[in-house]
Amino acid sequence: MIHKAVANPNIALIKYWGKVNEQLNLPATASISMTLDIFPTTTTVEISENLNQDQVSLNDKVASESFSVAVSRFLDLVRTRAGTESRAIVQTHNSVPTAAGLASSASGFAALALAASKAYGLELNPSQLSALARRGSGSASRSIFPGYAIWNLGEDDTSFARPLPKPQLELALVVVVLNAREKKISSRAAMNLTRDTSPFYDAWLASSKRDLQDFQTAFTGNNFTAIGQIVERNALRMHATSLGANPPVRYLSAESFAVLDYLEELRGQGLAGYATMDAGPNVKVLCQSTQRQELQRILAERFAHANVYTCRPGLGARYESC
Ligand code: 2P0
Repeated sequence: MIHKAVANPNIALIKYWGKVNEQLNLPATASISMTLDIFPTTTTVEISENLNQDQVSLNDKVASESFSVAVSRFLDLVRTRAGTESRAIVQTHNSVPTAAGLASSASGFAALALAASKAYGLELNPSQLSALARRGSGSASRSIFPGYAIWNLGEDDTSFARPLPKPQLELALVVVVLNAREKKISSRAAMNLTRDTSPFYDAWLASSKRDLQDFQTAFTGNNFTAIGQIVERNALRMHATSLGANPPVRYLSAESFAVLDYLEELRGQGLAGYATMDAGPNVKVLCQSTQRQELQRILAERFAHANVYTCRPGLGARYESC
C-alpha cells in the first residue's frame, strides 16, 4: 500500500539558531513560525519486502547519495519504533520552484515523518509526529501544524512544536528571492560553528528568549507594529551572532540590506513590511494581508530581477491514503 503525505514549508518569525544536542536536534532556544500556503512537498512511502535497501527518488529522479542516506537514517528511526527492518520505496516531489530559494527540509521531513509513520503502522499524535519530524530537521517539527507554531525546548520526547491560537490579525509574507543559488554553508554547519566560535552566541540566546516573550505579547495583543519590529530585530540578531563566528558566516548581501532600506522608506509612506532572513540573502517581508499585493508589486518593480511571491498561513501536514 502506498502512503502519501503533503506538508508545506514554514518561515521562522523567531529563529531557531543553535542546538544543545546535535544528534537529537534539540534547540538551544524556542522558535515561532508561520507555515506557508505555498510550495508543498508530497511524499509517498511504500514498504517493500523485496528490497535490501531503501529506494529514494526526488522529483522523479534517483536521489543523490546524501539525500538517500538522510532519508534512510530517518526511516531507521521509524523502523526501530515499529520493530521491523523492512525497506521502503520513497518518492518525494517538491513543488517549490528551484528558483525560489526556500528551504525544503522543513516540508520534506514533515511529509516524510507522516507518510513513513503511517506506512510502518505507528500511531502518533501530532506532538509525537512533530518530535519525530524534528529528528530529520529541526524546523520540520513546526511544519506539522497549520498557521503559527511554537517549538519548545525539551528532551527527545518533549521537544516538539504546538500550534498557536490564530490571531485576529491577518498576516502575510512577501518572499523576495534575490539569489536562488545554493547556500555557501548549510544552516546545520553554520549554527554549530556559531555556537562554538561566536563571542555573541550567549547574547543571542539571552536576547532570543526576550524576543520570544515580546513576540507572544504582541501577537496575542494583535499589535502588528510591535510584531514586525520584533521579527526584524530577531532575524538581524541571528545574523549578527553568525557574523561573529570564526570564520564568519555571512548570509546577507548588499542587496538584502537594500531591501531593508527600502522597507524602512515604505514604512514611512504607510506601507508596512518588516524583514526576516534565513540562511541566505533572500528577504521575507511580514505584512498585513491587506497590503501584501501592493508590497509584492512595489518590491518586484524595485528589484526587477528578483522573483517575488506572496503567501499566507497555510495547512499543516496531511495524510492522503491512496
Ligand atoms: C529556522 N533555520 O528557525 C532557522 C532560521 C534557518 C534560519 O531551522 O540542523 O534545516 O536540520 O535542525 O532546521 C534551518 O535549519 O536545521 C533553520 P537542522 P534546519 O527556521
